Amino acid sequence: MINEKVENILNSQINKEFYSAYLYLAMSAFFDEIGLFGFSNWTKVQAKEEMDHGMILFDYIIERDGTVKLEQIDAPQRDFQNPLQVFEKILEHEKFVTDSINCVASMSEDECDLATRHFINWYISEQVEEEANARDVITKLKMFGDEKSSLFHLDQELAKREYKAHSYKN
Ligand code: OFO
Repeated sequence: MINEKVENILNSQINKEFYSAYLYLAMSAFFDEIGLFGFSNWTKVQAKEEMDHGMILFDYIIERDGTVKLEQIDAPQRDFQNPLQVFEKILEHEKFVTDSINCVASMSEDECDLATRHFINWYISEQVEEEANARDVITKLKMFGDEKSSLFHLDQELAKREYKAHSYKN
């Protein structure tokens, strides 16, 4: 059984993960519109990973005999200007999600829910990776982004990202 405070914060995290999926899909649509299909692929793969993050939390609440309470998902930003602005937004958003995950960790500790504290470690590591991925693309865009041929090569690199289903159990 899971206590109500922890259940609520986990439900709210589900909403943030699905919002993240929405945000990445909006970014993917923007990249499709401007013909950067590799960037579009990268953000679309990320959107699928975000749905996995939401579903892992969903399954975990059920496994702990809790209640999943789905909330309304806000509409994401749609007015993007260029790839650098999008990736800066991604980094800012992922930092926000990292803070939110840290709050789940600290609440589960306060509530002596060691199972959730252990479970959330997977997300803590995932956030380190997500912030690093965004920072990596920002660095490249700042170095070469204004040159069309470099942008073309970066687009080809991002086109290679493949979706692999995420699960905290393997
Ligand atoms: Fe789910 O990690 Fe990004 O938002």
